[in-house]
Amino acid sequence: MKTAGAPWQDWTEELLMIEIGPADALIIVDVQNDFLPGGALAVPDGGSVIAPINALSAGLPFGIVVATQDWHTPDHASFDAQGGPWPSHCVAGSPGAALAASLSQSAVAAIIRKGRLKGRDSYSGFLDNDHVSETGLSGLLRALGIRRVFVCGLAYDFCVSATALDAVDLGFGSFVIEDATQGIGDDLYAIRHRLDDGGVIRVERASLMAAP
Ligand code: VGL
Ligand code: ZN
Repeated sequence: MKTAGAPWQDWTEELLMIEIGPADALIIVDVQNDFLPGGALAVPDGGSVIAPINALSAGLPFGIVVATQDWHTPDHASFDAQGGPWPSHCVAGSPGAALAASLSQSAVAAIIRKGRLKGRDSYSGFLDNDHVSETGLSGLLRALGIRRVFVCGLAYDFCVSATALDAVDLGFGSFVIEDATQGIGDDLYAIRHRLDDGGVIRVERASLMAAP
């Protein structure tokens, strides 16, 4: 028994510890040049996620590390020229669609490309926004025996939260690593509310540790 500190501090630390092992997946969402400073749809301070994500993928024994890429046609329906909400971004094969050069891919075993069809967008790494068409990610994770997913990357309020919420619906334990993601908008309160409501658990990197 520890003698220093208030008793509740010890409880809190223990409750927050999560052991990462072979049934856990790290999902790195859309860490692509167009979402980084200077990119076509830059997320404010988006580059700050890269070092924490590199530390996570190198330091913890995830069963699999997956990266997603937004991967649009040049005339994609989500672009403002087509009446959509976004400037042109992440056009398939373009430099803006490439994963950030400083993102370590050493541990990345699979890349899932989403939003590939002109008429249909996909914020989530699992399902298109029509919530019918699958990307194949859930099948991949199930085939590997994955039971929990830990989601990080860009952007917190769109593709990261959509991925984490779909993971709950698909039967995975779902976590967002809050200090390894950044949002486009500044209403962090609203995102957290949606995630909490949807059964996603918000954690910080410090709560994650290697299973013994
Ligand atoms: C994203 C808007 C449009 C994202 C993708 O990765 O969060 N946001 N396409
Ligand atoms: Zn997009």
